[in-house]
Formats: sequence, structure tokens, C-alpha cells
Amino acid sequence: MDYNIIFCSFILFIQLTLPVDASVPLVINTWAFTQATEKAWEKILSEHNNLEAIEAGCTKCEELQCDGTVGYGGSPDEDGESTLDALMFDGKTMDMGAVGGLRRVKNVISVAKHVLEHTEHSLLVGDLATKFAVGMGFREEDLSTDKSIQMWKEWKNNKCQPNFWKNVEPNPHGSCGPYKPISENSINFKENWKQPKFNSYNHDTISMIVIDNQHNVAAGTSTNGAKYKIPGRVGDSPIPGAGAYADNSVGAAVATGDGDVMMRFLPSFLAVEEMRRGKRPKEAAQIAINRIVERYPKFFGAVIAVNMKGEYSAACNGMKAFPFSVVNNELQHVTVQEVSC
Ligand code: SD4
Repeated sequence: MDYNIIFCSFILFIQLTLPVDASVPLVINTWAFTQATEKAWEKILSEHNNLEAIEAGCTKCEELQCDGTVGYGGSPDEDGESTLDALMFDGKTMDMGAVGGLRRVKNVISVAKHVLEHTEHSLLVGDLATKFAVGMGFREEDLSTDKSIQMWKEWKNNKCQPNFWKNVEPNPHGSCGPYKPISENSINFKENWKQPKFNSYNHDTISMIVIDNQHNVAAGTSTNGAKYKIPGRVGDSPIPGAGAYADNSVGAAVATGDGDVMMRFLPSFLAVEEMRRGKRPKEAAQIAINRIVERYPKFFGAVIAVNMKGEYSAACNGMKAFPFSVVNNELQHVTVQEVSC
């Protein structure tokens, strides 16, 4: 009896009888940014590396300026400049890299990946993040486009409306700055958060989760943030636990929406922790959204949650429905799915 033949047949038998895992690899991301999903899917199938897949997917959106706003030439700040935020979070190693308020460098998700891979830091910001990027070989260039300059001029001509100021004079609801703080006794704390400035026509973030076929999970984000932000503003997207979070022992979650409000509640971290306590993704995402709704009933945003079985879902607020793009072994093709809010 040839024991080699018996052994090989045994291995073959095991392989044929094991169920094919239909749920992984998996790529899922915010909004109907399907070309980004497609790019990440191609990468995960060819190179089996989820960080590479996230970089490829988010880079695609940065190049396409998804929704006119991810990447360069979108969301000009009060000075007319576009600045970028991004995060890459590896759930296998619990290592991360992020950049906030990156100026004059287009490839923000790749810069975040360089922070992860070539430093022991987690987050670099502003001009000095640019210096780091240039040192790593990235090109420094103007991120404005004719469109972003035009958008900024129109905002200026419209008395700088909307803007993100409060408790300052002149009245920010009717005039441009420069502003000065009003006196302590005139501050009306009830007036503080009036209307959401984010809505279905002003959302700017690709947030993506990838699980590879080794069951490793990673998450990433890339955005140019909020239109007409005060220069120096950094949103939720590069903040771990806010814009994205991943942990191989549980799953991952990502967020999009009004980052100034959302980052106060760390919704991605909360969704992952709820899954750790045994919740399915749908309920975990809903709990994270509800936590914010309790204090900001009108806030605009959404959370996607995925567990290590590859089960996924989302929850949202402030819009009718939230679309997301997903592909796995079972679906084979990128599909846009939706949850109602
Ligand atoms: C930010 N969360 O900078 C981003 C923007 C966004 O839908 O996702 N809008 O606040």
C-alpha cells in the first residue's frame, strides 16, 4: 500500500468536502463608489493583501474625485484650499497610520499607509505631514482646481454662507470674517448646534473594509472633509474608532457623515465593541447611530459594520437611505445595496 497516495487522497477529500467560504474575501465601502470597490476587489483577488486592496480602492476614488469631493480639488476651506484626511487601520496587528489636514499632496491614503508602514506613530497632521510625505517621495502640488476655486468664490460672494462659526461677531449667519469671540454673557449655549451642514449633496468620504481569504480584516478612509471648513479643521475620518476601526478577533466598522459631531461618539469603535459583546452587524451599527441620535437627532451620517464571518450591514440617520457598495465570493460582482434610515 502506497501511504503517499492514501495521504494525498485524504487531503483532497478534506479540501473537496470543506464548505467554500462564500463570504470572504469581502470588500465593502460607503456610498455607490463602485469603481473603488472594483479596484480593491481586483487587488485582493490578485495579491491577497487587504492593506494593498484598501490603498488601491481609496486611491481610485481620490483619482476620480468621487462625488466631486474625495481627493484633490474639493471641499475648499475658508481660504479656498483643499486639505485631506485619511486612515488605514490593520485589524491583524492593531497598527495604524493616519494623516489629518494634509496639504499639497494628492495621494492621502498612500501617505497614511506610509505612516503605518514606516513609522511607529499613528497620526501626522498639517504642513509637517506634508514634509513627511515629500520625504517619502510623494509629489507636492497645488490641490485646487478651477471648479474648487469657483466654488470658493461663490461662497465668498454669498457672504461666506454656510460656515462653521458660532458665538462670534460680526454675526456669522450673515457676514464673512474675520470674527472675534463675543463676550461670555452673550453666549447662547442652546443655539450652539443649529442645522446639519452635511447632507446628501455634501458627503465626501470613502470608508472601506476589506477581509482577505486568510480572515484578516483592515479598514481605511479617505476624504477632503467638510466644505468651507475653518482652516486647520480635521474630521473624524483619520481618527481611530471614529472614522474606522478593525480588530481581527471581532470585525470592523467604518463611518461617514458629519465628522465634527460623529467623532465625539467614536461610532466605529462602539460598533466593533457591540459585535464583541455578541451583536450582529445590523444591531451593532444601529446602536452606534442611536448613541449619536440621542444627543443630535438631526445629524447626518452612517456606519457600516462587518463581522469576521463576513456578515455585513449598516445603519444611518439624517437621510432617507444610505447606499453602500459590496462584493464577496458569493456576489462575484460589485453591488450597491441600501439600508433605510
Ligand atoms: C468629515 N466624515 O470630514 C467626513 C465627511 C463625510 O459624509 O463623511 N461626509 O467630517
